[in-house]
Amino acid sequence: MNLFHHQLKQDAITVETRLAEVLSLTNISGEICRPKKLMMSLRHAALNGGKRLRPFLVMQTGRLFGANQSNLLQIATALECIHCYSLVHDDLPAMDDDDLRRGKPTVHKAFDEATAILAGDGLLTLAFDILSDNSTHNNPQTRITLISKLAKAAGIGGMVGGQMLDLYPESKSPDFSEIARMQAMKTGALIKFACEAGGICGEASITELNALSIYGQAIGQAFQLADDILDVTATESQLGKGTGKDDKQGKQTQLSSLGLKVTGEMAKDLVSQACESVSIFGERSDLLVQAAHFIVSREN
Ligand code: GRG
Repeated sequence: MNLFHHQLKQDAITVETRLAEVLSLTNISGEICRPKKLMMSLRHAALNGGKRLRPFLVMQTGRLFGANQSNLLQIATALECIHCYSLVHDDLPAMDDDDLRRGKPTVHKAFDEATAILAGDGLLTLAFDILSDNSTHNNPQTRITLISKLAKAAGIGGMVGGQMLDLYPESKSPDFSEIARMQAMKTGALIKFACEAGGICGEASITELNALSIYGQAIGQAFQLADDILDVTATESQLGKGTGKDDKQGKQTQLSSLGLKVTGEMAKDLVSQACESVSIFGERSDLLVQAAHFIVSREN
């Protein structure tokens, strides 16, 4: 196992532990009660699964600046809550209608649709509760910046807007740049936030934050291209979810415009751009460079 895979695994364990704490069955101060079925569905959605790539990106970009580890963990946990909520809602019959996620029944299959909607809502709101907590950063202005940036990345002009454009494109036959913009919103915005958040937490300079933004944008796009490729090349057991869905639904993707070969080449170019951007950090960026390569070579 190389250093990147080791760190990815370590960070996944740490974030999983924190997720289990924030999703405890007993209510915390300020709450009235935590309904058992809701908590079981939230834990089904958020525990025991996933690569935890976004949490790793928060932790690793923060490490570049010696940011406080428990602050980074709070941000990573909040972000993973948002990511898990998006998967639960995306799997619903009204959206992608999937039975399998991370190799397990989707939340609406394991529970029911109303519970899955509420589980997503619960994870979404919990994320902002976590970010606003004093333990996330001792500077209130930094907490507000993180809240505002995550709201924009996850919300109307980010992931939610991207999902809307994916379900209901504004033109009959979206061209390459419209698809790329939709995917930058739907998938890219959260990945970019993950890379910027570590820098914000570690009080990086404008130049350093800019380098992280470019890195985040490039790997976000490469991630989506790799996802398109896996959708046509991987097996269901490899991915832990259904495959070939884009084609079955007649959905336009960057891959359907470019073809498999050019999509692969474009993904590699984006990885080079990402690595170039973080080269200002010298050897400290080694794990981010390895992460960028992993994003396009991953098998699930
Ligand atoms: C419902 C508001 C709303 C948004 C849904 C994230 C999303 C938007 C849809 C998921 C559909 C999908 C498969 C998108 C491709 C990119 C993506 C987010 C893949 C899943 O992320 P991974 O591979 O998953 O990081 P794990 O399970 O490893 O966490």
